[in-house]
Amino acid sequence: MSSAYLNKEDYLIIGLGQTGLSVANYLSMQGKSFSIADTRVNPPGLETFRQQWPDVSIWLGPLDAELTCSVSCLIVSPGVSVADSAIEAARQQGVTIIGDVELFCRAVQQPVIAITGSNAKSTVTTLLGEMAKAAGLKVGVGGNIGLPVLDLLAQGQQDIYVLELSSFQLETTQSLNAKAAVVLNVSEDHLDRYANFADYVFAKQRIYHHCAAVIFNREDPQTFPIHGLKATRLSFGLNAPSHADELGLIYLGDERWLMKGDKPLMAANEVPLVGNHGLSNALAAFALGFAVGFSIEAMRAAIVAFKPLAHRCEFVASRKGVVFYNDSKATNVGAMLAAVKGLAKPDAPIWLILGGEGKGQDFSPIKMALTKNIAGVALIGRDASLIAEYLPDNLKQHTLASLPEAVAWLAAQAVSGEQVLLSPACASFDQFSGFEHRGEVFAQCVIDLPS
Ligand code: UMA
Ligand code: ADP
Repeated sequence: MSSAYLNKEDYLIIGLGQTGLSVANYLSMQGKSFSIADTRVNPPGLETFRQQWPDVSIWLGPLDAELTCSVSCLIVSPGVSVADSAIEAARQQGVTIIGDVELFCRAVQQPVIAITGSNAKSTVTTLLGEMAKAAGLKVGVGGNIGLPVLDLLAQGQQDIYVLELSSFQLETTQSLNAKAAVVLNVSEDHLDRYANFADYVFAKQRIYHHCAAVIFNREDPQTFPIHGLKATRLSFGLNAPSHADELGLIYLGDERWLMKGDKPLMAANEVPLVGNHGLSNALAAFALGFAVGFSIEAMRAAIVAFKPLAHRCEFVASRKGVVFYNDSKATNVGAMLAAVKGLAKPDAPIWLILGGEGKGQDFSPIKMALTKNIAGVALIGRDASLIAEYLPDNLKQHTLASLPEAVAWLAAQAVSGEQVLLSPACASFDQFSGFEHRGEVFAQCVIDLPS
């Protein structure tokens, strides 16, 4: 069908995934007319879409500028790059380019807590949702965590929203105006979508635009808000806080405590998240909670009761005295290094499983970081040989064709008291349907090992 059939007033949704479907539902409810395009010839959501909207035009295959320039607004899914030449051509013609999060922000008046970062987003987002509930509020939790934001509107009116936002979603959002916003940490990721690291950081920093309270990580300069931002500021870090706007850790007697300035929040040993990176996440969640007025009691109760999410440094089982952890969600080097640091104990060396799709990351930080507390590495997946180039010299390593073979090899290597950690620093799509599938295969292999 020729794009001449599109009206200038139509919206053109780009992407037939979860986001595209949620946008179509939303626009239908609003009585707005729309068409949809997907760059794939046979996208997975096609049949569902055709059944639900038999009269709506669908455009499949590479986007063309005649199509994208024929409407006044493109609603672009996060999996599609706004650098696509047809989208860029539309921008130059004055076509508005937004995403589903922008539509959501225009539709709601309730306060929004916005969370981004290279790692720990889902953990902190879920924790904030639990804190809001403990504070007696009706809360909608969604975004990159897996529930498209517009689907939250179908759940009825909430008192507050907690949104996990990816850099891709932030690129197409202008009206976030969050009550509290955080960039938790920034390390290399998604460099297959960005020209360079600076562009990725810039996209993450968009979360701070027009927010009332900025929360940043004192130990990660890439999270520091740009100068001139009119917002309250709170920071978190693993070091001691020096004033009331800083959250951090100190020793009170023999015990480590989470603090806000000189005010004790809770003992570190009550936090059910593994490692120092877990404490950092709890501090970030406290900072966001303070910024929106949650009570300390509600926040503390939510943290104590929190069940860490599956596939994030999750204990699987002990076999012959070897402890196995599933950190399949570690799809970049930053997450893997945090897990290795978090589990490091001088008397319990770690056997690590690395590999998969490297997404164009720089693996060179591995060389320096894996020199201590690591017993050896099993390599799997597409970028195994690339990673092997960056392993420290003399570190025991073996490349295996599959994850089950890696588990079997490690079970034969590791001795009682040691740890085995699946924290691959890569995406999983070369061998699995996603990180959950990879984690489940790992856990099953471990469970099947003789005890
Ligand atoms: N795709 C095309 N052509 C298209 C449309 C999509 O090739 O025209 C491909 C994309 O490249 C991608 C896949 O289809 O591989 C899905 O893209 P999508 O934008 O349709 O994805 P959705 O199903 O709408 O899911 C998106 C987020 N996906 C991405 O950003 C890739 C989900 O985050 C998010 O949970 C969901 O919206 C709800 O907000 C997933 C993700 O991997 C978990 N996010 C990345 C991450 O966390 O690192 C950013
Ligand atoms: P995201 O939604 O950003 O992917 P998750 O909470 O799902 O975040 O965790 C992703 C990965 O990041 C896991 O492998 C987890 O162990 C690791 N991780 C958790 N906290 C941190 C942190 N503070 N810094 C770096 N990595 C972390």
